[in-house]
Amino acid sequence: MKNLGTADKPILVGGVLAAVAVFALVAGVVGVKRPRVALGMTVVLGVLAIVAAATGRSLAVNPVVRVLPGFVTLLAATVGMYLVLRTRGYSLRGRPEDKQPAEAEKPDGFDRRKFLVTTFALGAAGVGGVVASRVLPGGVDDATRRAIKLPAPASRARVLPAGVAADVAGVSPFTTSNKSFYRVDTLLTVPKVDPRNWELRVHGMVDRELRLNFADLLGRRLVERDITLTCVSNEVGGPYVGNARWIGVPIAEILREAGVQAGADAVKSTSVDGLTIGTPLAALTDGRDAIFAVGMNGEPLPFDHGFPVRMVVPGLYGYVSATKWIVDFEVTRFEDFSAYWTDRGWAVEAPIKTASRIDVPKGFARIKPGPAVAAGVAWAQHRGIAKVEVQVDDGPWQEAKLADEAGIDIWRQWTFRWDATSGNHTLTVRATDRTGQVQTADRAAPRPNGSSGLHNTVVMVE
Ligand SMILES: Nc1nc2c(c(=O)[nH]1)N[C@H]1C(S)=C(S)[C@@H](COP(=O)(O)O)O[C@H]1N2
Ligand SMILES: [Mo]
Repeated sequence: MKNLGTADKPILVGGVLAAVAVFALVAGVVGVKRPRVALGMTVVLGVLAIVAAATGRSLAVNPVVRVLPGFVTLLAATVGMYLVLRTRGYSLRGRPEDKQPAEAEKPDGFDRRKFLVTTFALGAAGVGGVVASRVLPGGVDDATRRAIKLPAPASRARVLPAGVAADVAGVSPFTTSNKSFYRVDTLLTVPKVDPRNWELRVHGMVDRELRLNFADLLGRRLVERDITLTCVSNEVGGPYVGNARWIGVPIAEILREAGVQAGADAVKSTSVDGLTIGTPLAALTDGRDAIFAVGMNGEPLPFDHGFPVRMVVPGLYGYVSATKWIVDFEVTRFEDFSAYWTDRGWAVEAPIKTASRIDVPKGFARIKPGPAVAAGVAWAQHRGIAKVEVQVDDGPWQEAKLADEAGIDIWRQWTFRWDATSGNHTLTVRATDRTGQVQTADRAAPRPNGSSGLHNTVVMVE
């Protein structure tokens, strides 16, 4: 996936469905005269689906279970098609059979009841196939996931200051709910790994190889932290950023136990579907809250966000740090491997760039002249936000009011009050991080290492 976006999935699925529909239509039309060709086309399509399921990286389950829905659907479709053709009086020889005496009075020997029943059965088989393909890869269902009781963390998240949220309607909630948390990954169907079968292998340049199961992990010292995640493919002003309260095991403690050998500078982590991510070893051992996360906002990780275990590393874009559905953790050297996205033109090292976004007003909002308010969020994970400024049209940069700081790994909200005069105005925002770095106005595309440039919004005052 080149774009690491989310809109590509509906487009891909829609495209595939459209192609299949056209294929089916052609098979149907051809089938009137040449049923064998139609049957052949059905079989070819079914086999393609099975091959795709068998070779696809999307389902993290045993290959037999993976191809089962394809087989069932293929069988049902082929048999169903054959039956439909027979009810219409066709045989595999391609010509209507001789009319049966009992049907002599009906045109074409058409048996409506039989036809409807068969068509219905066929439709049901198709729906069954789709449902099976959604459920079977499951391993576990959502009730099982929810029922997991996470132990209380030994180290709680810092109590949030009272004023972390800008008190303006329309600003992103300080904590992003699991439901509205952005999702970016390469999968159409997310794995539903059974935690009872889950294991994390810690190996490579270590003194002691470790194998940790889910119970082992929950039995360790758990920490709870608010950490803001960002995707490298987020455009300036874009939505791929979210802040959650995570519970997990400090990665540094696991590494200490395994004993990292001299010369290692990276970790190559692999998800259950075989995707690889490379992370600088330093970011996992320098004291920041890098964790193997098991909880998100008070519940076990949602399937979409990496259940049962994922990495979360403050300060690095997700594609170099936030491995979901992780199963393998190899201490190594950057020169000895390459990872999924770096093979596709994205940078090997990718700290999150200082950024800010205007949430309110929305673009092209109409507001009344007079006192007006703008508000939004700014982030510079692991450096912290020191200042946010807003510019009205080409005016001077004016300081926005910062909400209370929850921590340097967490985004920060801001509010800006101004006097709106009639006409269209452009509001532009920029942040300064705690290292003194001012957010650059130089525009850069997300690839290779994150977008840059300033977010602006046009308001219509009338
Ligand atoms: N296994 C796996 N982990 C992954 C990805 C993926 O495609 N597969 N995408 C990464 C990217 S690019 C980001 S930004 C974060 C997004 O995490 P979220 O979907 O929970 O927001 O997950 C990261 N971890
Ligand atoms: Mo990402």
